[in-house]
Amino acid sequence: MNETIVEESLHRAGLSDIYEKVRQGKRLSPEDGIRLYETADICSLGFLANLVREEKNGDYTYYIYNQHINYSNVCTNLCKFCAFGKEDGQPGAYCMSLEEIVSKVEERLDEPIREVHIVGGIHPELPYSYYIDMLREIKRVRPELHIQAFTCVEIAHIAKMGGKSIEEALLELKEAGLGSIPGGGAEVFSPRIRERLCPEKLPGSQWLEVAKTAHRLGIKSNATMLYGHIETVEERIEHMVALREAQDETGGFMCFIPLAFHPKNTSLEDVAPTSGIDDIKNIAVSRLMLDNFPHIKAYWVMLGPKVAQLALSFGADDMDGTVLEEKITHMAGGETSQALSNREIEYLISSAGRIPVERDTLYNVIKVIS
Ligand code: V47
Repeated sequence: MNETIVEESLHRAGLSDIYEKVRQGKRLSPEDGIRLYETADICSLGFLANLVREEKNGDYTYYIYNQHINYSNVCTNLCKFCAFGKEDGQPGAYCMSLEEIVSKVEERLDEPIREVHIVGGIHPELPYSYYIDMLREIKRVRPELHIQAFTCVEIAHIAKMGGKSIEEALLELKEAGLGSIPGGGAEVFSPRIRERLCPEKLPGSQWLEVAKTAHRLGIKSNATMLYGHIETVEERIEHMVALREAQDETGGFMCFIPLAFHPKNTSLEDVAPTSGIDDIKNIAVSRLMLDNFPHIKAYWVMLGPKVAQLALSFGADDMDGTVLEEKITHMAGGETSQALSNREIEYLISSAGRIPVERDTLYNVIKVIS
């Protein structure tokens, strides 16, 4: 595009100074982040985010062949935004035995699955050995599978159940087969939000401590932010800045995933679902603010495949994966299908003018689809 036209648009949007910072690779301030959220000029915002996206990842757009297992929805936290968690004994509450978990993995041994993504509720009774044995058993039936399991909130709980420090528990989980940690449970770090929506949940500061401890032990992790409920734009930016600071310390985060809140069947049913513009803004602003995160993921399960595809021009360079049997979004009214085939994901990426790249969990390239 003609340089002058771009500069004129950015000037009209009041974003020339941010453009200059982006061009020079300078870090954006929290105030810059707030202005980016406030702009109505989504094209200028996208232009800026895309500069960073292409600087970091070119046209490469990653996806993974993966499987999700939600081993139990029994949860003592019962966060107001969640339709998945149930009290023990409540109708619909479930907890999979180790045999059931293993058979979920065995059912798909003929597929080229690279990663199993495992998340569950904060179960009041499952012993420490359940989690260790789960990892060992999965590794026994499929040793090459990368296990991305247990959010930082679950890790803190598992450690408590075993009477271990976070560090001890992480080392033992790693020894049993834990490959990396998914980004859930971060929600919004603001104590105001946590007090109102998830008072029982691990505080944001402790979520960050678990993540940093994992990184120091050589375990990589992801980070999320749940947006579109009662949080303010300032609280979103504070959340990103806290992650950026943690990443400066450890460098252990692989990707950031903005998660679009789905209100159905939750205590926040009155909240309107997120708009396409807000979805795109969260992708773009996070790409610009999180200058030390290598990847931004457009999680198609929550965004819907069409918005996720558009996000690839607004900062995102990852579409997660094939997924299958996702429960957290679908219990909250998510209308996307349960899985996409790798062909469907590749089509979404290539028809957005990008290059599909099959990756493993740690972003090693498996196949560039040309
Ligand atoms: O922590 C709960 C969120 C998260 C709702 O690391 C909801 O690659 C929307 O973290 N509407 C779990 N979101 C999922 C998650 C995740 C997903 C995909 C990839 C990765 C990754 C991580 O889902 C929870 C919570 O923040 N959540 N309820 C809801 N009603």
